[in-house]
Amino acid sequence: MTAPDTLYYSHNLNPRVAVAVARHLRAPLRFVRAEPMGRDREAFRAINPNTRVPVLVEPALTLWETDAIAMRLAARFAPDFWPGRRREEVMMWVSWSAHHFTRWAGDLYFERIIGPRYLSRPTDEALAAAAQAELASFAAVLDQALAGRDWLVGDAPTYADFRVASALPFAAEAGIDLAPWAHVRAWHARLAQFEAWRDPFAGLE
Ligand SMILES: N[C@@H](CCC(=O)N[C@@H](CS)C(=O)NCC(=O)O)C(=O)O
Repeated sequence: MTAPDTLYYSHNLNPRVAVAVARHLRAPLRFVRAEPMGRDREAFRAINPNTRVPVLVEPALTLWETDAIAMRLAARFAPDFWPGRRREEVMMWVSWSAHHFTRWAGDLYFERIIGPRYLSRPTDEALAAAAQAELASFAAVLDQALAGRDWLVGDAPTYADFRVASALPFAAEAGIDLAPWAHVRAWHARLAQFEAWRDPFAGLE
């Protein structure tokens, strides 16, 4: 019997998405919690020179970057999760998430959670306020896109939904204010009906 492929993860924002995808797609992986910037740093360089998670290790392929891992898992286990006939639309949202929505939501996540918790650094409130203001303009775009539809691409959840929602499980703690955007809140509540999104680490370390 061959060893299962391995997904290295932590509970932080990007690896959370990768684990949620893997479990949503019921990918038969071995999940290994890692501290690539902490105790595992030197050993981890051989797996990912960036010393970050997530990383997917297969016998003939090692992938870092959440989006590449999601693309790989979808291709192997659930092609409709990144549907070929609409792959550009999914990619549009993946890119938009990185450069706009999660760009600013991620700043709030970093300022309010990572800085205070791991770097002994208080929140830079001016930076957080600027991030919330930037986020607001893109949240309005997302809210409009979700008016009258359940999911971002087609009529079923795809990786576009998982990626754009990356920071939202941390919204309360990160002070990400979604109050003005009812469609965004309803969409994230729909996503949270999936146990893999709501609680990706259930039963894992
Ligand atoms: N662009 C990368 C970002 C990876 C990244 O920054 N990972 C962070 C967590 S969000 C990390 O490994 N931090 C150390 C840790 O979680 O222990 C991706 O999407 O995979």
